Amino acid sequence: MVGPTSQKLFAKAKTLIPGGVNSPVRSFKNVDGDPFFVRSAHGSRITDVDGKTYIDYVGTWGPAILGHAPLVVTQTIHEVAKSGVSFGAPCPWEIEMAQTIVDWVPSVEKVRMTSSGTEATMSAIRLARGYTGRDKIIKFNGCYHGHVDHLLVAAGSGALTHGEPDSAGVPKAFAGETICLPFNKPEAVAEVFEKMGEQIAAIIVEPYPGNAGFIIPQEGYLQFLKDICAKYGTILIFDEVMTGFRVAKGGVQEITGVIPDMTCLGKVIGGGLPVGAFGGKAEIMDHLAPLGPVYQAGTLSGNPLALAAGLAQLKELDRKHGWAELDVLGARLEAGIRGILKEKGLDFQFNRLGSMFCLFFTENKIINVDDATGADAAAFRRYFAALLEDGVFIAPSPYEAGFLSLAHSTGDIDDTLDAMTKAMKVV
Ligand code: KE4
Repeated sequence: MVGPTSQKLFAKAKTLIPGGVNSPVRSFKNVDGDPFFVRSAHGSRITDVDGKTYIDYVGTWGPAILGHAPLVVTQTIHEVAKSGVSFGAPCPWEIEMAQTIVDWVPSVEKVRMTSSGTEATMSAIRLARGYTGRDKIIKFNGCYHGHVDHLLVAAGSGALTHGEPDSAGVPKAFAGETICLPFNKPEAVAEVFEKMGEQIAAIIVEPYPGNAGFIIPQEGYLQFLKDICAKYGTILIFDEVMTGFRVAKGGVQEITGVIPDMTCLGKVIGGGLPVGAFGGKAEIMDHLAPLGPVYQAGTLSGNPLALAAGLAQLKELDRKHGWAELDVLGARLEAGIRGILKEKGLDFQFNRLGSMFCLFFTENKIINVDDATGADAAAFRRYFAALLEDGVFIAPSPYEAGFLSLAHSTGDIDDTLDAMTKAMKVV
């Protein structure tokens, strides 16, 4: 149960904001609870308005890779803000950020900044459709790419030809051009391409899905997607909004060597401020206005303050060789969790890549979202509540990934493992 001040604030918030939150997952609805309200966040910890502090594994859903309010970012924001916060005209920060993304992300020859991951994926899909002249797209069940109408789609009755809206307000016609397939099932993708490959503008995929827990692609699966797209002239889009700059300097595509045609980015590149980006082959990107026929725009795209904050974060991450350190921290957490499970005789599934991870309350191997939704959600809710009581904040949903930061100490991890040992008693 959260403190009295949070409860009062939540009651007030609900009179002004739908559900009392500006993004649904923050409502704690998935864990039958009420959210705490935050007063401050520093390093690996977040403090609520009642003064309770939590070791934080949500990390504002990915951006806080250095931890919260890292000095290198906050000082940059203070400094840069003195020269203005938004110009509506080109500025040097945009070139520096574009150069960094081009240098670090293997698939990117040119890049366009946006203000959110949703804008990045929406724009990438429109560009793929404009470039290929085709309308159909393929996404995968359990992958989330932001709240774009044609990506809020679930597999419907005509699963292999069209999707069904996955939200009220999405017209059937919008969903109809989206084909939603099971992840890690190459045969399902091959069947669609045999039937209508020349109609498919793009495949958009989270290469390591982080919105259904954290799911590992099976050996060769990503290469299979790349090859079948090349065969049919379809654009392969990696949605690395979460994995980009997090699991490696060049994201999943650096680790696997599977280079998509386009990549969507976000979160880490804003240092906590609103930023997204999409990039890829210059031949494709040059179809964007003002050069080409595909329109895409944004008042705050390339915002100097957000880019300066993001660049400060990326440079610090690189200076510290942060990815190796994050993997060491992740391995410590993983070893501890596996030890707890072993001691309890629980064969739950645990997936991790670097500092992204998920514990699934099921003994079934996790191949895709169907396996994740088969996990014991009630047990997760009890586990979440017990950890929160004990000062550990994990994602308030069993279908989210957890994040470590460079600010997490080995002490934090050991304290977390103690709390997990206690929490497992109520699972
Ligand atoms: P935003 O529009 O929320 O910046 O990004 C959308 C998005 C796109 N692609 C991927 C792979 C994503 O994970 C996201 C957003 N991630 C969620 C967390 N699962 C954001 C949290 C929220 O919706 O409040």
